[in-house]
Amino acid sequence: MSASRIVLLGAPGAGKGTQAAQLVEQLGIPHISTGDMLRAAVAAETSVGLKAKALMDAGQLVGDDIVIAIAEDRLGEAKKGFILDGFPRTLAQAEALDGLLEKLDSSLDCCLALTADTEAVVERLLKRAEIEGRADDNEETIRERMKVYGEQTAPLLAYYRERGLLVEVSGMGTIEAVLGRVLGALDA
Ligand code: B4P
Repeated sequence: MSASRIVLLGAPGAGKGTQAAQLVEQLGIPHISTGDMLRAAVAAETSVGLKAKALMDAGQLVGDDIVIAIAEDRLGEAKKGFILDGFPRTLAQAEALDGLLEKLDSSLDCCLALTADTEAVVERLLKRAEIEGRADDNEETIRERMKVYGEQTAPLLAYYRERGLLVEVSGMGTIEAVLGRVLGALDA
């Protein structure tokens, strides 16, 4: 049986959001992106959005408590499975996710990690900046996000490897080529 409770891990620009959008079509399960939810909160100027904006614009992570609460809301509704994109991003979030799933009598099938070359992803994000104009897609902030990824998120690779859940896939090449590798790795 193919995986349906999936965490997508990867550096900024590795292709998490891009591949998640494709997987949602292929697997028919919801896409839960904490980045998208936070951007929506910023746009709507909610209290969460007001707290998150400055941190996101600076390339820093939003506080664990805030992100865990927004992920919890959505996970409770995802009975058939989910693609978690951008969550967890810290060890505290990974531990909280395990606890949330246990409460729901559920567990992860796999953590799919997209690997990518740093300079190539900086190029991708600068290209997106020209198209979408996201506030955190300028070179200084992109480099800060890469640093934060290395310090706070990369340790999750070992966390999931130790639990036998880690599957690493190269995020380099075309979107279609990456999707082919991802589907192969998920046995979908
Ligand atoms: P995210 O929205 O998760 O942003 P991201 O890491 O840049 O990845 P994204 O999914 O958007 O981009 P992708 O790699 O698909 O987070 C933004 C911010 O929100 C964080 O910095 C943080 O402040 C906050 N946040 C989110 N979750 C949080 C959490 N759990 N805890 C705390 N804070 C949190 O794609 C990038 C670009 O590459 C796109 O333009 C795409 O078209 C292109 N691309 C993708 N694949 C390609 C390929 N194969 N070839 C060429 N281009 C490709």
